[in-house]
Amino acid sequence: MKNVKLLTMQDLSCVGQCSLTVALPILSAYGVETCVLPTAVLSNHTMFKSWSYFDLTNEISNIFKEWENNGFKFDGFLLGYLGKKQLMDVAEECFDKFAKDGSKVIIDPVFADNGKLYGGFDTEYVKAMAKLLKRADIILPNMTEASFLTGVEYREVYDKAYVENMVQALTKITDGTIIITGIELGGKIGEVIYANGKYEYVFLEKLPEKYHGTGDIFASVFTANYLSGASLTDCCLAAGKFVADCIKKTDKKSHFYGVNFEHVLNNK
Ligand code: PXL
Repeated sequence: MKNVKLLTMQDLSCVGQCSLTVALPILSAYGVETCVLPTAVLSNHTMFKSWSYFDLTNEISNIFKEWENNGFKFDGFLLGYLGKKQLMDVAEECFDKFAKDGSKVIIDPVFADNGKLYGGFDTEYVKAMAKLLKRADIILPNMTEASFLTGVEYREVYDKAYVENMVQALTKITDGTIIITGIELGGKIGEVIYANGKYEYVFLEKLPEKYHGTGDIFASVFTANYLSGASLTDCCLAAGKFVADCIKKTDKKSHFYGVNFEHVLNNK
């Protein structure tokens, strides 16, 4: 891979195999120079029964000042869990100050799954995220996030017509490429990719277990492949296969809160 310098903006959950603790090792292993903008430090992710949350928004202006002093620019941006509504404006400021010509912005909105908002989020957050998505070249919502963002009713069981209606609703929010992740159709799991007015579907075998943090892993592998010039289809296939391999390496009984992606990364 040619030298690429990516900035990933998301939280640091000290325990839980998600957000920065998966993005950093995965992107680095793929040869991407990965710079980080931590939005918050949490004791652990919010699917545990309790957590602490230290918001880093106030420190970010100091960080930006020094990045400007040092003349840093990034070839790409990957955004995941931000945490607070005010970070949307910070993200826009970040693109304005630190993008180069042609830098790509990939946003996984990360605020909901399985029909529900994650703890600590509300509709104001969703509205602010919808505004931020205008700045994206690629968005990676799951079905729940797509439903909250568009107001299209959430369904657990659906067909291609429902998926494509959801995509059309998302086109009102962003001009970027739309990829809805974790679509379940015909007993398989995959993505719909909507780019240049065309739909494409990528499906893999659906595994019975669902795990936390797999969306963050998907986004990291997707981004690494995208920055190396792979097609959107190949990026989704590589990311989907990586997630499936992680799930196969994880025993839900002894490890409920994330996947053992480390074992997959070792054999890459
Ligand atoms: O995996 C998404 C994620 C990231 N960061 C934090 C989370 C979650 C999902 O719940 O709580 C802090």
